[in-house]
Amino acid sequence: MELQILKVVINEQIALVTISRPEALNALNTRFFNEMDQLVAEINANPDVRVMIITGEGKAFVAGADIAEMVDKTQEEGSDFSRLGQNTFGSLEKMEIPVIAAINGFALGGGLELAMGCDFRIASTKAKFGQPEVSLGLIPGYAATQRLPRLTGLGDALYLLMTAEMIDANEALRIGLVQKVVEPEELMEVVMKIAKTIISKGPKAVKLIKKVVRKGMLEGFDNGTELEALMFGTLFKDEGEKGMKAFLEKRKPEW
Ligand code: CO8
Repeated sequence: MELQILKVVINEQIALVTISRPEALNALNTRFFNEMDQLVAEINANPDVRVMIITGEGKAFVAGADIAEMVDKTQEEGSDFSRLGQNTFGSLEKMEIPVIAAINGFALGGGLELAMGCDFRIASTKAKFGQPEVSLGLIPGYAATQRLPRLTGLGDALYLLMTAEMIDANEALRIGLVQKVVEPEELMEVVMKIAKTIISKGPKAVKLIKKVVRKGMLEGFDNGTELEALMFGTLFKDEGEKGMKAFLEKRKPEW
C-alpha cells in the first residue's frame, strides 16, 4: 500500500514519521491504522533504523479518532475499531527500538492514546492534552483506560477521563504524562538530539531496556527481575565488555 497519511523520512538511523492529514487535525481513520501497521512491519524488518519518532503536521499531533468515520458504527463495528487501534498502538510497544512521541499540538482522545503507546513523550509548549471521550458519550477505545493510570497514577487518570478537561504541556509534565516541554521551534531539534543520544549507546542494551521494563510492567516485579538477570548476562562477552573496556581505557566505545 502506498503511504498517504504517513510521511516517513529515514536518516542517520532515525525514522521520522509525520502524520499528515492536517485538514482533519490528523484524526485517526482506518487507513491510518493500516498504514501504521505496514510501516511498523517495515521498520521492524529494517536493522538500520534504531529510533522511531512520531509527530503530527500542522496544529495537531492527533485530535482523536475520526469522529466522522465512527459516528454510524454499530456496536460490533465500534468494538472492532477499538481493537484495530489497540493492536496498532500495542505494536509500537512491542517494537524492539525506542519510539518517541514529538507532540506538536493537540493530543486528544486517540491522539493521546497514540502518544501513550510510544516509549516517552516530548511536548511543545503549544501541545494540549485530554481524553474528551465522555463529552461524546464514549469511553476511550485505544487503551487510555489502562495506560493513563499506569503513567500518571489513578487519581490524575480518573480526573482526566471523567472531566474531559484539556490540559496544557506544563500540567502534562507535572502529572508525568510527558517527560520534557520545549518551545515549538525547538521541538524537532530536541527530539532529534535525544534520538542521537540513544543511538550513541549500546544498541542491544537499549533494546533490552525496553523489553525488560515493559515485561516487568505487564507481568510484575518478579518476572521482570528474572528477565533482567537473564538479559544482563547476555551483554557480557558482548556489548557490555566493549563498553566497560572503553571506560577503563578512557575512550569512547565502538559498538
Ligand atoms: N475527528 C474527525 N474530524 C476532526 C476531529 C476528529 N477527532 N477533530 C477535528 N476534526 C476536524 C473538524 O471537524 C474540522 O473539520 P472541518 O474543517 O471540515 O469542519 C477540522 O478538523 C478542524 O477542526 P476545528 O475547526 O474543530 O479546529 P479548532 O481549532 O476550532 O478546534 C479541537 C480544535 C478543539 C481539537 C476540535 O477540533 C475538537 O474538539 N476536536 C475533537 C476532539 C475530540 O473529541 N477527540 C476525541 C475523539 S474520540 C476518540 O478519540 C476516541 C478514541 C477511541 C476510539 C475507539 C474506537 C471505537
